[in-house]
Amino acid sequence: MKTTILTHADCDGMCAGAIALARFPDANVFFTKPVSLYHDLQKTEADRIVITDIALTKRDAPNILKLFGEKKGILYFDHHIVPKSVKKQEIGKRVKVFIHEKDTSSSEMIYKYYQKDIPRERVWIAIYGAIGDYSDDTEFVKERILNWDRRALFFEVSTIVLGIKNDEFEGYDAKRRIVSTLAKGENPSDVPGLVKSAKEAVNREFDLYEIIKKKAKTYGNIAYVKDLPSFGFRGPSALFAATTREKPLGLYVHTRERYIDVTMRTRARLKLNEIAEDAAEAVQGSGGGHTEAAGAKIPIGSFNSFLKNLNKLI
Ligand SMILES: [Mn+2]
Repeated sequence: MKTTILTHADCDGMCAGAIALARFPDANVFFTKPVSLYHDLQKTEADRIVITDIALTKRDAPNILKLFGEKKGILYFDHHIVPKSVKKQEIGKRVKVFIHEKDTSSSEMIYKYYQKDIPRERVWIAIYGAIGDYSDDTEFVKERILNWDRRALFFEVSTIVLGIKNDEFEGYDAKRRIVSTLAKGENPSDVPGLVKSAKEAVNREFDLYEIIKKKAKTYGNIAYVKDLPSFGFRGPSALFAATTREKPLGLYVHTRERYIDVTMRTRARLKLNEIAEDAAEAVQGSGGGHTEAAGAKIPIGSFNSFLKNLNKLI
């Protein structure tokens, strides 16, 4: 029986994929993202298709649902917001397994689903994925973490999260190597070069902090930095803006050819995904994400009104 795993290329996605691979060691692992899921799923020929950590987009959801109905053997684990235009039961009806929990990492969900079929120690991977996605505040993770030396677990999760920020581990082949290493029961620090790569990334992060300390601007309760060459560090850039200016909300703003990309972080437990969605939709953009890490895409020229909206919402 041929199995294919389609997952996200971030820490949670790689960990969820590794847990799937621990369960189905002969599977092929491919990385995808919400905007490419429809295309990639069309191309996938397998008896069993495990999809982890990939959101459905409003645009593609109808087509993907149709594909779900046509393909047999889809198992779908995700925690992103389901578009309002899609009923969760409609997804469930078309796939073999659909697990969707809010505020729980994909890694935790798939680990819970397969835990009886894989070695107990693979729970480490679930914990790495959860911490990597800021979703370690669940009963499951809090309880499991007590079984291990949490400092060692944090070292390993930092190794993935930071290590993949370097060019050396940006490609899908390198990420596949990380996934297969984890699936075998080894740790991120066992992947040749990953610890060194994480160290380089952490150096750049501290350098970035110094730059943001000089450059962050403020508007009301918001601090922001615009168009710094910090690609790959958008999250920390947003957070450092808030930290250096002592504001609850920080933004990293990246102007692209056709739209503006905004990354949002909070140091005050704001519900960022809701705020991002509301403020972006008011300027004909789109926004969302997680409570502690969110983002928005807004039209060129709408940044000032977006800022005003955001400031009102918080
Ligand atoms: Mn995730």
